[in-house]
Amino acid sequence: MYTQAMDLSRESSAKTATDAERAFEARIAADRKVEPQDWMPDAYRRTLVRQISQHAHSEIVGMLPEGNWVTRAPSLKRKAILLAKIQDEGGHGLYLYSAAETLGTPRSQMQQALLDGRAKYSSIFNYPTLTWADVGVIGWLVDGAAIMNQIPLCRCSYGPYARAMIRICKEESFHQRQGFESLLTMSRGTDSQLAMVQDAVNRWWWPVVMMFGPSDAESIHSAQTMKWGIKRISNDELRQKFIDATVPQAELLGITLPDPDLRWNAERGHYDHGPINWDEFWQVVNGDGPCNRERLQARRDAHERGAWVREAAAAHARKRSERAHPAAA
Ligand code: BYC
Repeated sequence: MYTQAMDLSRESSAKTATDAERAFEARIAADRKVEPQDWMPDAYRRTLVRQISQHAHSEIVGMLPEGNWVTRAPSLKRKAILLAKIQDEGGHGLYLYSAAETLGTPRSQMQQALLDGRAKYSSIFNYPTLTWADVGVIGWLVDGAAIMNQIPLCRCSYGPYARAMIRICKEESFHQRQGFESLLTMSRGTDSQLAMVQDAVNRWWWPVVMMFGPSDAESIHSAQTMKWGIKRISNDELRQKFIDATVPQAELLGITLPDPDLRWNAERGHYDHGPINWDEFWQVVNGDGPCNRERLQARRDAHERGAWVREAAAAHARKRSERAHPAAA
């Protein structure tokens, strides 16, 4: 459904680049969607492939930390919820690869970049899930941060990405709520359950705060992607919105957030927070976090083990096409 008229856009781009450029700028200025068949600058196309494919990789790698707990969920209800959530993340990865493919880059190329370690995915998935409370915290904090970042992407200037994000955000909000509900149940349970929730929050809080990316001053892409209407709200603004929304939820859970500098600033109308350890962030982004190697190895193994499925699907597609067009065979 996403791949209509891709060749046409490449042809028309060569002929009327100047008119097309003006049409593109006018479209962005009027806040209308850019569609796959429309002319777009190469840099806009490249930026979208980078961001959407990294986002898709994050959804797929993001299945691993939670997948670790499927066989150890404490009840049938929690196991069913966890399975459904992980399947949703897989689905998000697939919509996003489809959206990125409309820009002319084959999925196999994007996936190879992940497997080779050339493409990024979210830093957050390079941390381990040590206890069952970590699963709830991923739902509450990681999906909570993801929603904060992704709601504005529903208004992204590129049509297929914006439309994929609408469905993804609907599902993510369920993920966030199931995480919070699981933690609320635990925090109102025994003292050791509450302690387990506190311990998980202590370990995940700062990596989640880092998820929004470098500070605005250090963000290399923000200025241009905001001009193009891809990104609508800056990294720091989203981080602040997330912290402001999360503090009262932590109070409801009866836990503390591990930041001694976290306090309400009435003048700004926001919570102030302590310094972020950017050395840790870049170390994780650059491949040296607690689980980077393990995550990539798991993806490489899965890719290898799935080779027969891809071969069978290609053979099936070939057979169907030969049956539909016998003369071409
Ligand atoms: N981790 O100029 P900047 C999920 C990179 S999945 C790793 O600010 P930009 C979920 C950045 O890519 C969550 N790398 O970049 C799934 C760039 O490097 P390159 C994923 C990061 O693009 C399962 C460099 O740092 N969400 O929700 O303007 C279960 C400079 O940064 C990170 C998305 O992908 C990071 N945290 O802004 C539960 C949303 N941050 O590419 C949940 C879509 C930055 O030049 N993506 N970098 O090599 C975005 O909104 C933006 O791409 C970002 C970064 C806010 C992530």
